[in-house]
Amino acid sequence: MPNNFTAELFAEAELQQAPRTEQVGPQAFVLRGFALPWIERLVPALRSVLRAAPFRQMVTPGGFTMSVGLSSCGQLGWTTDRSGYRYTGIDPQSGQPWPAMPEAFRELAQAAATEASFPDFAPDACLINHYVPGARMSLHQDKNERDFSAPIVSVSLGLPAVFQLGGEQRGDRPLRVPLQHGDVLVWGGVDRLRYHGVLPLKDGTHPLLGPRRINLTFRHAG
Ligand code: MD3
Ligand code: FE
Repeated sequence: MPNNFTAELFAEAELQQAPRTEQVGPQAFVLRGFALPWIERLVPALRSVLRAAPFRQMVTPGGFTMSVGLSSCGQLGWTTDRSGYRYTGIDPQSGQPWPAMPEAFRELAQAAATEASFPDFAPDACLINHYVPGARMSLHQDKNERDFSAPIVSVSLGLPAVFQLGGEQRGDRPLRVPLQHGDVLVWGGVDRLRYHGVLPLKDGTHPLLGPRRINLTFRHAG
């Protein structure tokens, strides 16, 4: 039976622990460290996806080269070029289907969605973003998916970053949310079309992933 002293130590440890789930919108949540138990399975799966579909810097319809490198896995992958943004079943760089979504990826995305009250999430696309120091993603909405009723799940790996969460108008002043290795964001419903972005990545080296941040975003696109 724990004596009072042990009980007090546990109570103290609990008080010092940051809240594990932070609500950043009516239907938007940050699950702190949620991906950490999956890391040992995620990293080798990620390496094998990237061997088949390496990161590439895409060009926007406006002619700007993105600072973030992109790849995808799953039935659909996201592409931009001079003719527009779209999801495709074929990787335009290899001419082959995108690599399959690894089981560990799908399990993590579904567990996180369920945790945030979106059960039955069935992602068919996982975009993989690669940030090196200085890379950023300017404010945008994710609206190339066919149906906005499914949530999006995002997994942050490697170097920390500051995520900007705006409103439904480009001009709405964004909230800044720091994201660490292992944090997972889930948003849907009324928060699904909020503007969002990532501030320029600061210099650094992550012990597991080196001088980079990798973000996985799971979507139901088709
Ligand atoms: C909240 N990626 O790939 S993910 C993207 O960290 C993208 O690489 C960013 O935006 C990244 O399209 C941010 C987190 C995120 C994405 C979309 C949201 C949070 C969101 C849409 C509405 C609310
Ligand atoms: Fe986005």
